[in-house]
Amino acid sequence: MTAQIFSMADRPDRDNDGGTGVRLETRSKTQRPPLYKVLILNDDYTPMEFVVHVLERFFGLSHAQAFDIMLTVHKKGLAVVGVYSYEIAETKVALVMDFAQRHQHPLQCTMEKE
Ligand code: TYC
Repeated sequence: MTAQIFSMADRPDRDNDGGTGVRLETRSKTQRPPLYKVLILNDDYTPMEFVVHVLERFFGLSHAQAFDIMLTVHKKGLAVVGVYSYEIAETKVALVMDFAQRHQHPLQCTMEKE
């Protein structure tokens, strides 16, 4: 193995700092914020029409989509109704819980990390 001699100008820039001492990242490490599923839970008392209304009002679903999801929750116990950033999911859960309470229905809405 022979040592290679370079002048400063020709020296390979192995640390990719262009000789400045400030290292430039070559591989980008873009972080995506974690997403959260918002879930609606079944219960025996909340009227079906109320759940359909909640899904239309707070989750932007069409009447047909809202009805399908409500039936899924009724039959299976729960369903994901949307996926959002932490802040949006938290706000949706709070709005739904407040709306249900104000109408004296026991409807439960929760969130969990995807
Ligand atoms: N199980 C309720 C009933 O029979 C309807 C219902 C559906 C309640 C979905 C909550 O998230 C729910 N009236």
